[in-house]
Amino acid sequence: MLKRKIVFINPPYERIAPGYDFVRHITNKSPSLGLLHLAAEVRLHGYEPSIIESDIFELSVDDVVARIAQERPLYVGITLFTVGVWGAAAIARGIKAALPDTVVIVGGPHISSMGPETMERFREFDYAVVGEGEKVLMDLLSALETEADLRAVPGIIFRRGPFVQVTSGNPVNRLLDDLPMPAWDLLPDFPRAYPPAIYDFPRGPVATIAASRGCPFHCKFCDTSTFGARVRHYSPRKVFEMMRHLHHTYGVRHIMFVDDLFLASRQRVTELCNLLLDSGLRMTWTCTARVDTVKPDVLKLMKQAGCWEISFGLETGSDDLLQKMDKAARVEKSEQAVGWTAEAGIRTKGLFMLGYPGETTETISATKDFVRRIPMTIMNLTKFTPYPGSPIYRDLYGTNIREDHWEKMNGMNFVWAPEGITVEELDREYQNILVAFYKRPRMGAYYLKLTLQYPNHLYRLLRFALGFFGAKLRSYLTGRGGVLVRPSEVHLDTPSTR
Ligand code: B12
Ligand code: SF4
Repeated sequence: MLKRKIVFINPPYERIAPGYDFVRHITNKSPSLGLLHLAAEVRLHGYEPSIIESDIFELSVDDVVARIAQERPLYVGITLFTVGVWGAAAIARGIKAALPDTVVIVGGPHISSMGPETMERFREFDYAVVGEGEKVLMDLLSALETEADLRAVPGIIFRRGPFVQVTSGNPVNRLLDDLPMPAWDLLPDFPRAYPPAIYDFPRGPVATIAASRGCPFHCKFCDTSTFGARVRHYSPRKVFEMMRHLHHTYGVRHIMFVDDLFLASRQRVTELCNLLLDSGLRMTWTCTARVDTVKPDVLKLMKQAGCWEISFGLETGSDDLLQKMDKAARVEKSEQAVGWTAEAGIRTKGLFMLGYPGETTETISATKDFVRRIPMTIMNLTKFTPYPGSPIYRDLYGTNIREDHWEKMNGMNFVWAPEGITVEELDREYQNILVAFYKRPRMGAYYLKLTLQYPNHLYRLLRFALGFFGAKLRSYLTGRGGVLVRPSEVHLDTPSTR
């Protein structure tokens, strides 16, 4: 029997602010774990999957369409983040023109948060899967092939004539252990082509694992629509097996856990740490955690078991803003968690955002003071973006779809500004906060030591530095006086201007 081909695509999107292309050398190049899970699932059911990572391999819409036209798959599955919707639609149109019989299915965070509106707007997508994809995609494919009634498949969106129909809730995968391991073998040049951001890991190669799904909290800026509020875990044994598989089969030396709440269950983390310690599997790893889920004893055990860095969603140095965000913890708790983490010998990466509704010059000053005084080792500052699916999106825009600015929603553009502050001021403060953190005494020495200890980062750093100085030089030569891109040159395209 002929195998049925299905090509999964992570579409191209604007990753880097215009004028800053050199940043690409040091940014995160993690593959889509969602597509790896889906590919493994369909393969188990006799399909022949492949994966196209557009951004990582710098493929344009035309490149992707050309590849699809060559492969002639029965199905194409595209993962949609809000920022990638327009790229995905262009790919779908290209596929429809070249291969009218190929079925285009979409899924991912943007569909989970804004599925019906997106399907109304983009008629080039044939079907959509809402939420967790493995089981629903299989049900959808089987219904399409047996010409069964699509209304009986839960968690999908399809068309009947001019109308979009949504079927009732997606039955989430209760037992994650039953899922096949992500299909890392399908990724070209895995793991070497997929490093995380510079200085975010000690030694590569690196792979990602989501050891749990779901988050019960409702921080107002966060889109949790894909996995919902109920937390489901792999067993510690299964997580350990995935780590061992990645180490022995691909030589992976560092794991990034991308769970929303890795520390939701301290008991499971303790079990995983004990498995790692007993096995002698010497891998390093990083995870994300809420400041109210860490305790000194677990942190010490995590350190012994290879934990290298924890990313905390610290967001801001202002209690007032934390309250507005509906974050449960306050600044004092953040300081305590970062302090305990440093005492345990684990690095802290602070995830911050600037420009949340209610941000003022006072809250910005509080954030600068905060980042200067806490023992944090690396900082990630994003420009506040109201993502569809987040509670704040509805507060700001009402329930109506706002399709403008989607392709700028990469955390690197201010698509919205709080009252009383302009985008230009926010952009300036963005630089100032980073400078406040990275100009702390001893930071230079710390990063020099880190680079000498892990020289694998040096090559990327040099390419970044060369790119930066090249861009600066070009700017002076073209009379821009060193400015890489003027705010007036950054257009927030709306669909109507296309
Ligand atoms: C790891 C991660 C990254 C990594 C890897 C990105 C990637 N392509 O997977 C990096 C650092 C590169 C990244 C970048 C960005 N990220 Co990110 N990221 C995450 C994180 C923490 C985990 C993602 C993950 O691996 N989940 C586990 C896998 C198994 O789930 P999944 O990918 O969602 O796939 C499942 C379903 O969505 C569905 N599905 C997905 N695609 C498809 C396709 C088809 C055809 C079907 C049927 C089903 C389906 O089935 C899959 C299996 O169940 C999530 C938070 C979260 N809880 O998911 C944020 C999250 C997805 N990121 C987000 C954002 C905003 C971004 C960025 C735009 C900028 C930023 N601020 O970081 C960029 C854009 C990246 C891009 N277009 O590829 C938002 C998305 C919101 C939105 N509406 O767009 C999230 C939800 C964070 C949040 N809570 O706000 N990210
Ligand atoms: S920011 Fe973290 S804790 Fe808050 S809702 Fe999102 S995933 Fe949950």
